[in-house]
Amino acid sequence: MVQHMTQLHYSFPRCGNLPLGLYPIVDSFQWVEKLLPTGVTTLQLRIKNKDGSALEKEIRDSIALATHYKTRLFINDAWELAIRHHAYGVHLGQEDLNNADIEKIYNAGLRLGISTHSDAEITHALLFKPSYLAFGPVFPTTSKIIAAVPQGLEHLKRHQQRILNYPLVVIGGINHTNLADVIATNVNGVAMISAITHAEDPIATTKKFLEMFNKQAQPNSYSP
Ligand code: TZP
Ligand code: MG
Repeated sequence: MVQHMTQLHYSFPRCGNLPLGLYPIVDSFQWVEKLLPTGVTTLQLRIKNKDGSALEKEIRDSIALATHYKTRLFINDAWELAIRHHAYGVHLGQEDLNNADIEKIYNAGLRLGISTHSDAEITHALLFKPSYLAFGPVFPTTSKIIAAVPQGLEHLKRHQQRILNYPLVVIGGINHTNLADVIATNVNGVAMISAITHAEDPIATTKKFLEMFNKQAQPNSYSP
């Protein structure tokens, strides 16, 4: 709990002028390989069931391919491997903030995204001056057991007001039934797990969602 108490003398780099947009979260290199050709501009690799050399291989191969496609790949949790293999960024949950060496991630030039589920967690995350904040669950989700109550779109708008001009990625229960409403809130990114990975045709679904984003999203209101 010490590192965030001191005033940071740095802020993490932003993620460029292109909004993060559709932001699929997947759990293997196989998925990364499948989704990159769709033209997705942001991805997260979130592997919970591997460690050691098996985890490193998934991460290394995913970073190499994402770099080839010029896609912004965030590595969930495994910040040391992300640094070692020159990932675009790292994504951490609240509980990870106390264990990860945030300054090392910054010094390696990686971006940082942080998950939040409440006002208090947003306040905490902002102390790290990350590249973006993730916020959720917006709707009920079956992909993760979390204590936080789904926030709904009205709460989301209130949080957006609070962190105006800060890139916000929303997550949790976002699918074809509510994506248009979520995009209309002008968030910077929309993260999804099951709507893509459990879709009958994940590639066609990703392409359809990308098209919705491209048609509907307003120009990025965030200026670096
Ligand atoms: N953090 C908040 S909700 C969530 C995470 C990782 C899971 C989102 O999954 P889905 O399937 O898009 O609801
Ligand atoms: Mg984590």
